[in-house]
Amino acid sequence: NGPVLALVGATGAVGTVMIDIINGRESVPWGEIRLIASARSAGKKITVRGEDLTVIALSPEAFDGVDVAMFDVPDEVSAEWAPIAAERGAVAVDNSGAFRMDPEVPLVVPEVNAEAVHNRPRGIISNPNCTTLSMMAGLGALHREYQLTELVVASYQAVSGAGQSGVDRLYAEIAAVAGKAVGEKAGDVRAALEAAGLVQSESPFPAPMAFNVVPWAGSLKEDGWSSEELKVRNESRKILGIPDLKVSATCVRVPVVTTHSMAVHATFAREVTVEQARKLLGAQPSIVLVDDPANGEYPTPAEVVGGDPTYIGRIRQALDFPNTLELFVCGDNLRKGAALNTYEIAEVIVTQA
Ligand code: 2RA
Repeated sequence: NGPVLALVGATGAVGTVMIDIINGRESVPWGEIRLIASARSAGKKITVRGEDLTVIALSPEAFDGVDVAMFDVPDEVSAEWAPIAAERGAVAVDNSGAFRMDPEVPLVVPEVNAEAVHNRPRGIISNPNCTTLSMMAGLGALHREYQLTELVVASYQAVSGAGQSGVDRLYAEIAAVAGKAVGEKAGDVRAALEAAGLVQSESPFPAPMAFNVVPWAGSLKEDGWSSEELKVRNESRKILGIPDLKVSATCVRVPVVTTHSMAVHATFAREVTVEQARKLLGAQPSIVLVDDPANGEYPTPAEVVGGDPTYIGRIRQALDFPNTLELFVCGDNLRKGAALNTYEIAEVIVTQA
């Protein structure tokens, strides 16, 4: 009576949002939902669609009878356990970075390339990184009509992208500087944090987040690029199916709790007007256009957080670049950027089988 869905990492930050999403769906196609986590969290009770479920410990047997297993766990846990789930007969939908660029693993955003879920030789499907994901619904729709050729992006990434420790750190830093006249002299924010016992080396971020922006997310790769910037490039190419797409990204962390924003400069092979882009984007079910600057209306993380759609505004024709649009995109990095897209892939697997 209905396929079996497993959620691995049920008690983590994204797992918790996932349960919220499952609880919020009008209906679900699942006959059983199984919650899986590390041995430490096993035995915990979580209410899912009115039923108290007990979290079970991760083990090979936990996947017996499972049709789709969603993984919201660190890369190394996915790398080990997604293939085990697949061996046991489940389709693994993985939200980590472990398999995204594996040519035998599709990287899926249902609005853009849902059909790719059916071509999964390893029994694994990857969910993109939240930064890439935030702009894919919009760019995918524009690409279908106007053929994207170049993409230049600057991100404004929320601290929850770095996990709960990132959120805890921002709250602690803001509490430490609240009401203080800092941010006026070089080094005074850092000094105020240190005076409050917030040591920089213990932060998940390389510089203060309070009253600051930090041009860094992820790990250091060749020639000064960050892993996050390379993910934007590689994943955009793979999802959109444009292997030679020209992409350049600068990823920046900002003092926002949740919701990534992106300033996107997108060039197309065909001419596209602002009006055409507005019409096309406004017609997409998962996009909300907020684009009326004369009335102060544009997407901001504070208004967008907690929502499922991607919000797009500030659509402009680039003055000095032909066939090029400028857009500002906001997307909740924990919902569409992580849990929601993973869940949507899981539903596509069983409903479009
Ligand atoms: C970040 N995109 O925001 C990452 C999380 N996967 O740090």
